[in-house]
Amino acid sequence: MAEKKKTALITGITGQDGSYLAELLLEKGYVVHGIKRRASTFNTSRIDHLYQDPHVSDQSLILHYGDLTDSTNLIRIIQQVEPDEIYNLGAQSHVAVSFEAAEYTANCDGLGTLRILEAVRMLGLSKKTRIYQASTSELYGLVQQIPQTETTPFYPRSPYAVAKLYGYWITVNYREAYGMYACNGILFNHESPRRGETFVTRKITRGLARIDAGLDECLYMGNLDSLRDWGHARDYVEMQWLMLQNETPEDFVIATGRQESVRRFIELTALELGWGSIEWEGKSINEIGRRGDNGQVVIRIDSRYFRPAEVTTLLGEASKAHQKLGWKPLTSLEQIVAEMVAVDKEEAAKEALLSSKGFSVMSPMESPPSNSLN
Ligand code: NDP
Ligand code: GDR
Repeated sequence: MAEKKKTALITGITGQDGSYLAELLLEKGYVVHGIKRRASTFNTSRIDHLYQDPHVSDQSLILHYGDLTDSTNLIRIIQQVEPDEIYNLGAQSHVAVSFEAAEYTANCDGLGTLRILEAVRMLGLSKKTRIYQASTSELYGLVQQIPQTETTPFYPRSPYAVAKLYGYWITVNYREAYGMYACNGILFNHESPRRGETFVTRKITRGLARIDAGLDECLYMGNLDSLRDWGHARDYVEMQWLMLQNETPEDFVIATGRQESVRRFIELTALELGWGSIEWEGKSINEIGRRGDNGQVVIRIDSRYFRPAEVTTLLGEASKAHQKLGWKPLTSLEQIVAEMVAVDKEEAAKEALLSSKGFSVMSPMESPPSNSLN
């Protein structure tokens, strides 16, 4: 008799990580259920290539409308699906936005985690369902130790990080109190061509590619000296899966161990675009960055992109993941930049070609100018 397929439920399936994880689990033969939010426009572009007509039998990707702020909806979906694994990736994930929508962020990112854990417990699935919680390096905030490991103390610096701190501890608490298989991946920043356009790396690759294509003139940025440990989302979702295949539920740091500044990320993007270096002039809010090849001012600073409290430096140490689960990041930062620039160049070239022929196929909603973004 054929072995029964494993079933996974992904919250946040329409996001960057959700889309890579869905691909990985489908490749591994899972039946994948995903929760998507109702929106007034289509919001499934990252998973449209995985779409299956609901009229075919043996569907392996099934989407449900839902929201992490809605307990009854989550209980109903989990009751119906009885998943072997839940990946709780859904979140209001933008740190700067969390200062403006603090209560919503707490509800979705903090209490949303509790709602998932409690639904599994109430439905009597504690022994069956394994839960992955998307925790974050933002928990370290004002860092107490370099590099950061699973034992480094937390000091969150934003409503987002404080909400995720609750998510982290309630996951640990349900594991200890009820013996549930629930664990935290403490993931450092990870990027890809599917990264949301308002996060710094994608804002840079997209913004500079648009300047290269003549669509925009200059990109406005915030803190260029911020230091991050950037990996590739595709490498990191592999680890999310591995964590749920472990014998015991444990928390793991996932990082590359390499740290670069936002400024350096801009320089790497400029190199990839064939501009040579970026020449920096001036200081602080008056600083500008010029293209090395033709002197055009392509970077300016705008105070609106600074945060009320900043996380200035993050550097992870993922040796536990390496030793216990054999995980290592495969993609270098230069490869990540190259992959992102290639996709953003192609998008910008398409838009430039259409506009040169008098067409305006992309609406401002589909392709807003880079400086309208956080
Ligand atoms: P994205 O912002 O790309 O995706 C977030 C997902 O959550 C989207 O599918 C979004 O739906 C969904 N979502 C937002 N609000 C709700 C809600 N109220 N109910 C249900 N779903 C909701 O994030 P990433 O894919 O980059 O990150 C995945 C997770 O990992 C997040 O929890 C994030 O906080 C965390 N994380 C991310 C890191 C990174 O560097 N990428 C690092 C560490 C942690 P919609 O498409 O409709 O907006
Ligand atoms: P982060 O990612 O806050 O680390 O959270 P983001 O890319 O938004 O910022 C990284 C650093 O860049 C600085 N920065 C700017 N950021 C944005 N977005 N826009 C700008 O114009 C800009 N200029 C400078 C920021 O100040 C910051 O220091 C991400 C999210 O994916 C979280 O969900 C996740 O938990 C963490 O990574 C790990």
